[in-house]
Amino acid sequence: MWQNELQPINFANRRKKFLQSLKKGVAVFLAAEHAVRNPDVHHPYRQESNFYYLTGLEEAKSIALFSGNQKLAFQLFVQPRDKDQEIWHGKTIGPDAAKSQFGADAAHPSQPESVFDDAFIEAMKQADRLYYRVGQDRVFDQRIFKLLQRAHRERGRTGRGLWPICDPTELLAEMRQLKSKAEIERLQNAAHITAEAHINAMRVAKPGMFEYEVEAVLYHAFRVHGAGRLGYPSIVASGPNTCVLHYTANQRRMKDHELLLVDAGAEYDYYTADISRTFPVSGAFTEEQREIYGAVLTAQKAAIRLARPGKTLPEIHQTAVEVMVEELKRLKILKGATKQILQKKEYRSFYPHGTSHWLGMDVHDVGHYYEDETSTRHRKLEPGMVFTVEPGLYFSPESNAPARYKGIGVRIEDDILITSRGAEVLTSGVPKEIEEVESLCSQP
Ligand SMILES: [Mn+2]
Repeated sequence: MWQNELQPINFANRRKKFLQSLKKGVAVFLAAEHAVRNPDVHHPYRQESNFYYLTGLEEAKSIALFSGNQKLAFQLFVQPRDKDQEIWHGKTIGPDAAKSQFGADAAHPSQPESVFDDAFIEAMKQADRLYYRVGQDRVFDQRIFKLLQRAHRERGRTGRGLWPICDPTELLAEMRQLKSKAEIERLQNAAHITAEAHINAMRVAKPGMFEYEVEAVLYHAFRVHGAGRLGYPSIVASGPNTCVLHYTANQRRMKDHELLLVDAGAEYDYYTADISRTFPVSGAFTEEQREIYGAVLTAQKAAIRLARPGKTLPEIHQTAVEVMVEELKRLKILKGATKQILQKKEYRSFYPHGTSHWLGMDVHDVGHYYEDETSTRHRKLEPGMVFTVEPGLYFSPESNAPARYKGIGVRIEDDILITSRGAEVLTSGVPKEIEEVESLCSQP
């Protein structure tokens, strides 16, 4: 179940594939910068996902330059070693080790700027296009635009125009969408750790506790199992907060007979889980809570049953919606013909979000949702794709729901891996059947 010995990530193989897809293009990736929290203090550093995916290097102020058409296919530009700075922040990699440890064909200091600039010009002279994500770093954008003008001048009279600039996300999304064995191991570890954290949360939550106490229990389980970070801020929402989709304040004190909705995921070696569970803090669902929870659970299980190669995410969403509409009609929360409810999306006031998103290095991972640029044909599921199934129903106190359901919000979310045989629920370690949940919650 739990993997301690993970297959190493084969960064060289990723680069080989990426370079093939680049063809005659050049690609530039910038490392994530340190985000300032307040004077002299930074937020914890996390490398930008695409940069990490291709290099494995976790250092700010680095640049990766890829060229599909020249011998120096992969060049790294990293901060020069600085002994004074290293006293405070520890060792940096430096150009020498960047070449030997990270497999670069050449590695250079990132300062002075002319070192990168000259290498970039040289690469562009043999390129038919540039892959670079415009708009993320205005200062670097200006530098790239100037360099393109210079490269164009230095190329001499060719009659050709400036190079087209394309978004490298397009190429990487395709690669990142289909997970390798090593990636699935990391996702599975993230899922196991997160499952244990959710079980602990169910065991400890009780009336009178604050939401942040449960948040701390989740975080403890993540960290003791070596998860480096949260995949996203944990949602620990009690009572009426269960109806706030992205509630992260986690400050409220839980009361008797309320629900607690926990949506939290550990990030393990750059891969994140994304689990939601909703449970009764007093140990047993009230009748109304049980009705809504049952409706969401039935929908979620029906949606997961559909997951297999060849199906699409909208088909999975549609199944979840149709089951929930029938349940809402049975509970007399929605009235009228099913066809009209579906056509007019009358369920939207209680189910305002989608059922699935891709999952991987980013919680809302890259990956194509459509097979073509015109967004008409939906992408069919293939082995190696990972995504969430997370229907929910929310009856906020301000909604037009029947009074007895007001303040009830339920979401149940699992992470699904498509395999050649069908689908595997990576997060099955955390119970969701009503009896199982209640028995976990009622334990002292
Ligand atoms: Mn999610």
